[in-house]
Amino acid sequence: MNTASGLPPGQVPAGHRPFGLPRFGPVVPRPRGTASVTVTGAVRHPGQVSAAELAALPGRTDRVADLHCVTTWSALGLSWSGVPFRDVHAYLTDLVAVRQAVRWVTFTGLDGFSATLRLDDALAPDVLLADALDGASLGPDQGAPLRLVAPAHYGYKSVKHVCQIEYRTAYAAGPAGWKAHPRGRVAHEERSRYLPGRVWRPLWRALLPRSRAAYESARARTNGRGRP
Ligand SMILES: Nc1nc2c(c(=O)[nH]1)N[C@H]1C(S)=C(S)[C@@H](COP(=O)(O)O)O[C@H]1N2
Ligand SMILES: [Mo]
Repeated sequence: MNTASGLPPGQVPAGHRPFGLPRFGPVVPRPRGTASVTVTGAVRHPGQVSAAELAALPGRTDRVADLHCVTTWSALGLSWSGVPFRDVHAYLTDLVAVRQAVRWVTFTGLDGFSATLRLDDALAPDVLLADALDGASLGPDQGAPLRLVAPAHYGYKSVKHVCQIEYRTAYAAGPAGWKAHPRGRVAHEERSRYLPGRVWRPLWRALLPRSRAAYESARARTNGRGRP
């Protein structure tokens, strides 16, 4: 941690949310009807569960956490509510019979974005499958109906609009490609698969206004109604 600011290395506080990869800016998924999550991959019985069923599992909790985007901005003190992923996983382990060899888990959002976390990282007690922020149900901009909250990892691991959980035996890079790190731990500055994080810091910092503008103009152009 950067002791002066209380922020992890290379991060600056920012108020401008939501803000993710420009490629996914044009789409704001608005789930209709009963939202469900497909559970698939290295499991014996792939299936679907409703988002409501997952959100009602025992273990429900509130957590205050910071969100650290790899492009160096951080949103501080977000109050999430949801079910720890470890409790969701315990439930799914029986339901779909997750195979012993599973080491990674991929979360996919309704906009097509996805990220893979190491299973033991996803099972840390601070990782939530959240359905509320600041005491209100998640809205379309915040990742409705369910979003992952993995506070020890860069924001690209905190997948919004979760509609699929895929158990895997090997890492899958996903849409962020080499720009994402397989683990993405903020404390270790694992910003990217290649080169140490402190090398990326000034590059992302310099690109920040441009990537933010690209995201916002993509969103304004489609009013969030674009196709994934
Ligand atoms: N489905 C989906 N989840 C996503 C993204 C996205 O584009 N689509 N962007 C990721 C990135 S890079 C960041 S930093 C955070 C941003 O979260 P916010 O939009 O709540 O600020 O969401 C992450 N989860
Ligand atoms: Mo990000």
